[in-house]
Amino acid sequence: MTKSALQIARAAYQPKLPKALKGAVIAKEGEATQSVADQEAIKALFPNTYGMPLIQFVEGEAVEYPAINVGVILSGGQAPGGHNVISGLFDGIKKLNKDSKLYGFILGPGGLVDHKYMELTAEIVEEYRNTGGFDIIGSGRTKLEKEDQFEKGYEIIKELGINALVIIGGDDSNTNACVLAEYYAAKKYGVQVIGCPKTIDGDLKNEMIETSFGFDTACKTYSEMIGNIQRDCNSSRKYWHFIKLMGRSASHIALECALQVQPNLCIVSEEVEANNMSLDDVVTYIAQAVATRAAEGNNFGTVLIPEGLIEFIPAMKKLIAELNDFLAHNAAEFAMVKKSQQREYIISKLSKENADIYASLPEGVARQLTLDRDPHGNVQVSLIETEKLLSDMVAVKLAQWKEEGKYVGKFAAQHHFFGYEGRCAAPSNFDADYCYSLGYTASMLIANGKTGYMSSVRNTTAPAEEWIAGGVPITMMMNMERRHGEMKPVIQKALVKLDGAPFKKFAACREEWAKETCYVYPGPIQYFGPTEVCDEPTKTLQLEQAK
Ligand code: FBP
Repeated sequence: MTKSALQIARAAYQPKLPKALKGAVIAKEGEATQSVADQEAIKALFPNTYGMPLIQFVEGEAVEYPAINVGVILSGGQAPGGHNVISGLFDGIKKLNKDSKLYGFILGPGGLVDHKYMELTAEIVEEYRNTGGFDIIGSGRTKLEKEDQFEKGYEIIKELGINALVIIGGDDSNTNACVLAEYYAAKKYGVQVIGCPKTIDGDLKNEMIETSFGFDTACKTYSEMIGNIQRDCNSSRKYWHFIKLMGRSASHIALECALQVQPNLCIVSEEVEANNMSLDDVVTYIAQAVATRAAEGNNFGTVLIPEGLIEFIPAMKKLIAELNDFLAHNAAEFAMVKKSQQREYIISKLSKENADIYASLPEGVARQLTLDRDPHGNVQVSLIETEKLLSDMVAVKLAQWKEEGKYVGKFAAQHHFFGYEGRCAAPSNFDADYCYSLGYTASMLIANGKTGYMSSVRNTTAPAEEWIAGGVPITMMMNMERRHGEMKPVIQKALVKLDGAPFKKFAACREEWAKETCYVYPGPIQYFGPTEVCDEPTKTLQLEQAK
């Protein structure tokens, strides 16, 4: 395989570990834990894995460990650093005993159920150190949640003599990891299950998990690209760039990028919902900023838009819910309606309130709302081109204001969607070190007989030497939520907190950023050079962890 000069140099990088993990370690147990809410219900559902103590690894005496066999699964969307979790895990179990083995299940949790696996040897792991992507074994979105899947998995676990499974995933995958840990513990199968916090979305975090891996690299990659666009934008001074950013529901990515690049505008979905804003309110807010800048002769700018915005606009949420319901029950009838008459048909079937909103939407978006549905019958909001929807509606509003003499200027828009460009980027030093430490910590949790824990590395705004490695019982992060009509135990998803330091910082600056041109151009991720250039964590982490 041909490799770039950077790939070759980067392969030689030895990720940093917290000081406590460099030699022999012992597990220091803290107090018993409780779930964040619904303690009685969670305790009843997880009798074997509830209430376990927090674990912190500290330097200790060397102990001899027997060889262990470990299975690893990459679950869900890719996030930079996954390969380093695997290399940290591999190095950890080999350090415990050189005869330990690591098996990778192919293409996500489905690989465990379908018995598709490969042994990850030293040669294979070597090829993937410090690289982006999940291609070492692939990833998938099969949900591991049913007993027959657990049993099918156990068959191959037994066959390979696997002692522990490490599931690298987001909030849902880690919830399922915990259910699996509980199941195997209840059955006394002697299989441990450990989770690792992954997702570029940044929405798997709490008191004990400071950040999910991949968020750092993805945000830095997008910020580089936005910075480049801003420089172009400030050079030609003729376009407004509408930039949608991945992140599913939460707006962490958009907010972090805003803090890094200081765009003219950034919409935060959580704020839109809290202020009960309509689509027209969001459009008016943007149009107003365009008009204000135009009055100064600045017919250019940047707007950051979080991927999940549509679902956070209360009125759109109601419209989507009614559409989901209606189409689920009338799919056959709808399929018979001619394409050219579908819009009118839908309008005639919806409640007055939702019909008015639907009628106000541009043709393309209205169509997407009725066509693109996932296997559960839900609209796939990520396919909705929110960046185009907003700019089209802003153009209409500005034209109206022009006629009324309220706006003088030119409005031309460019559109971008940044998501896949960052999900498999080569991990930043932060993610390379953080992921390697998470994987290594997972091996120590296994060595100490733990199950139902998530690997945790804290104090991450300090140099890696001072990071604190340990484990958090997954049940500690859970509460009960309604999912598909049933109350289920799930890890609480972390949305942007409007009283949190990152949002407050943004809110304090945004008026100036909207009016003036305060762009910052972060440039590409650097691996070699001064520490303030190469090792700085995200603004979100720095603001959240500021003491
Ligand atoms: P995870 O939650 O699985 O980490 O996925 C992250 C993500 O990149 C989201 O930001 C995005 O909405 C989604 O995956 C897209 O997934 P897919 O490429 O499978 O459609």
